[in-house]
Amino acid sequence: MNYEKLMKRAIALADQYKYTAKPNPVVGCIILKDEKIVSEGAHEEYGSNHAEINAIEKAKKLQGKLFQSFQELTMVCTLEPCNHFGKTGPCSEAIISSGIKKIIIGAKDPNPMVSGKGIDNLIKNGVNVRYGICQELVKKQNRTFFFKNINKRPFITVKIASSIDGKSHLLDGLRTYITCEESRADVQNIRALNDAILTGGNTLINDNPKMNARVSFPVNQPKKYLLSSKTNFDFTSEFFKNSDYEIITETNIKKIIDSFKNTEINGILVEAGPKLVNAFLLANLVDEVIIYQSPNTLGKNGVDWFKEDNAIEKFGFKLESSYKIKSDTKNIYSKC
Ligand code: AOF
Ligand code: ZN
Repeated sequence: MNYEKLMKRAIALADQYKYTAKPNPVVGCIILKDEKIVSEGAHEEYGSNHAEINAIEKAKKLQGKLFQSFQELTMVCTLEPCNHFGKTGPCSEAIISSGIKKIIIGAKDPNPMVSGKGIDNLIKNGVNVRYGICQELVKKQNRTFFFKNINKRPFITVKIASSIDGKSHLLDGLRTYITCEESRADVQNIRALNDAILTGGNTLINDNPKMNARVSFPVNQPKKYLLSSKTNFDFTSEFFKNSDYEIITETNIKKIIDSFKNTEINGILVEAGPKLVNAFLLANLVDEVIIYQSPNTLGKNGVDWFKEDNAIEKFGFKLESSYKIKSDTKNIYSKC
């Protein structure tokens, strides 16, 4: 049996729900009778049925037609079935009571509430368990979920729009669009993938940004965080509309990020000016940097993103990918 091929199919199925399952992981599940697919399921929406439950429910409707007993069936699931009562009941129990006797799992769940416990429960109840199939792909697909559970802090992406001469904005503080419309549309997708957007008071005052994900598909909107010791903002600004926001008056960045430890925020996008971006980099709290670079110059009236040349490399990043968006270049840097 080619379980790798089936696992890749389950991974692709899970991926369809990456904007609506978050901050939960995406999970895909396939139920087989011999080599034939009986049913498929995914975790489609945060708070709703887990993938295994959706696949089992569909299979139940086909009992007597495609198969006689659940004991004849094999389950292929991208993530270890849970063993806890969260917003839904434990999947391991649902699998055991369905009668399924064999399960192929991609990766172990890194969530300490679940990790290993689902597998143990299945084995204890006589289910034949195999795991580790395509686990790197499952981890990659749920990058921020794995990162947060392992490192006890969210995965932090910094997004920068820069002129070719390395400037962020003009000294007069007025809003300047540096990059093209297509680059700005691309940013919306990155916002949609994150659980939180974090910005600073100066960006709020200068740019009046909305900071929500304006995309044409359903998405769990990221929560918005404003880092500022001031609290007397113009609350009619765009930032305070559209979705959930919070003002953080704490100034120690390490403490701020530490406060996310027990939240469900796995991925944070920092969209701020040079001061806050450099503070995050200096605190060694950035995992990925995305730079949209336009061919335009801002000249001597522009404010530099960084004090030094090759600052991103000096902060310990390497170029991961680079491609054109119309006249701009999008460079993605990851930690060396
Ligand atoms: C599974 N199958 O499809 C998913 C799992 O709050 P709940 O009840 O939705 O539980 C969320 C946790 O369950 C999540 O943090 C992760 O550990 C696991 N996700 N487990 O068996 C699924 N999405
Ligand atoms: Zn579950």
